[in-house]
Amino acid sequence: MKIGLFDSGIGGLTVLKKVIENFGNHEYFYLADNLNVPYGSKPISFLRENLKNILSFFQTMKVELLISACNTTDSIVKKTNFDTKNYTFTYVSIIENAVKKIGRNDSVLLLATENTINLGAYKEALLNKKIVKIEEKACPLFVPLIEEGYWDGQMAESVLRFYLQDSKSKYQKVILGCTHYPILENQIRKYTNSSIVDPADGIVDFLKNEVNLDRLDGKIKVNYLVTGNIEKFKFLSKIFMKDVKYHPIFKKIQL
Ligand code: DGN
Repeated sequence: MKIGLFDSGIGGLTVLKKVIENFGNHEYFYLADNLNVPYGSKPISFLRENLKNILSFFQTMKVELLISACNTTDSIVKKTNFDTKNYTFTYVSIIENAVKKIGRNDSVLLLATENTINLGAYKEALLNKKIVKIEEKACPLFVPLIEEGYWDGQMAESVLRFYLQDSKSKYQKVILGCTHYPILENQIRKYTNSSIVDPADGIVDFLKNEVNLDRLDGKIKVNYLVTGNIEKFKFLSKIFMKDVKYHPIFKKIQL
């Protein structure tokens, strides 16, 4: 199947990696809109227009499935009446599938971008499931830190401590509600004894159970389409995807 994924940068690789691990050799197109990173604090009106361009782009590419590997834009879809039904692909929502991983009696800490938290799509989805013990925390320094390659060391340590020092033992589940955050998952674990929800697992469940996507053998190819700094994206994606056996192709594009 021809599958598209998109994010503001390398965050969506946390979704792509799990999709590849589970489903193998499909035809993947990953759009890294790092010209516009970070999405977390940009005006919604700008991001909404930009999202229209992204979706039109994937329509032209004739993908059959489009996976939102970005919680911020999925929040915009959910909260600004953005109609994804006008397109020929099936749009896969990350928030809907993440929330399926939360049980009825769970207490939840949501870590996400400022825009995701302010838009409230996660909170609404959780409240619809009658989950009431919800705390939300925006961690705006995580994305620049990750996009600059500071995934460990002193810099990462002090930012993690700044946001997470009070989170221990208060919640059953911590949702990593920004696809960049699982890159720091091991360090985040040090600050919590809650179980961690990576929305990518919800996407994998959806593809297995609702789309009935098969696992295909053979050499995996990923077309990376990058709007901004392609060298930086190449460098960081190689580090993050180092254990994945696949053939990456990098191309600079303009939306
Ligand atoms: N990785 C994206 C998300 O899941 O919200 C966007 C992060 C960003 O650009 N701030």
